[in-house]
Amino acid sequence: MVNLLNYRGINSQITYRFASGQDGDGAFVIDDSAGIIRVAKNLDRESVAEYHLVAFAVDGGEDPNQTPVDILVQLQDQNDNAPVFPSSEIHAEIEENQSDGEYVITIQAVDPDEGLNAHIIYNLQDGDTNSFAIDSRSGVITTSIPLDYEEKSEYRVKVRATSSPFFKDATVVIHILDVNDNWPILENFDVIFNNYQGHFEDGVIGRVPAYDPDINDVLEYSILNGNQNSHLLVNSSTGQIVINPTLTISDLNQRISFVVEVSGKWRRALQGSETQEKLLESDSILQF
Ligand SMILES: [Ca+2]
Ligand SMILES: [Ca+2]
Ligand SMILES: [Ca+2]
Ligand SMILES: [Ca+2]
Repeated sequence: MVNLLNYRGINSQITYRFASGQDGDGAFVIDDSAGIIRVAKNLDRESVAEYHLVAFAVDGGEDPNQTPVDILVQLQDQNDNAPVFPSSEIHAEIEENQSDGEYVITIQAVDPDEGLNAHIIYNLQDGDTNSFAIDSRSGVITTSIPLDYEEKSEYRVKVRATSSPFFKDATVVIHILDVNDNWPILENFDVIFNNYQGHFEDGVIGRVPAYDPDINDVLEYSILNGNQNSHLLVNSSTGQIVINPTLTISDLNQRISFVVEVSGKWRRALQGSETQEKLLESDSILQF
């Protein structure tokens, strides 16, 4: 409320009014006789922080004189806004096997208020709260334990930003990135097969039973030793086994021992050319 009585002269005929269009877009009204300015509607500092008004004091003479006065109305902030996240779902990535306390992401909400009314406190409200921690002031999220991609590849925590009594929640989805930390897994095996009506099967007769828990890894297969007469051929990329098409009837009923080498070759550029190898022993019998 602003009182323009100081502009009242000895002439009791003085009236007050806003200059045309200078009433803050209808936000204020002025009492024409008392000069008291009042708020005419709800004001929101976050929408309009200050108003520049112009009012006149007009005397009652035949040729009225009017004196303009500039009025600056500044709105004081009240804490009437919750913090705002840029998105209700935020995504982050971190490689597996990082030690605890490793940086993941900085969460930043914005509070439309000002000063203390815009101070934000962060906390982990829900979700995988045992695996991550958040700094209540900075919003920095760190790991609490080493994370294993093969055990769990995606975590979710609900982060709460509080400007008491207001708060807002957002979900942070943390994707664990796979690194090459597993050997290929394989078992010894037997390949027993028969020929068909005097000739050897010319299709795939089996596959080396190996896989790698690192889903992004790619295995390569080769026969390291044994299989002296090259009775069997192993496809280097699929591990599929076929009989050498050059075999003759004299090669029947032989026991063939061989060792297959299975290499996990990591193909992500960041991992360089690190290779893991495993050996696999097998017995095979060519027979009718
Ligand atoms: Ca406010
Ligand atoms: Ca606030
Ligand atoms: Ca792992
Ligand atoms: Ca892995």
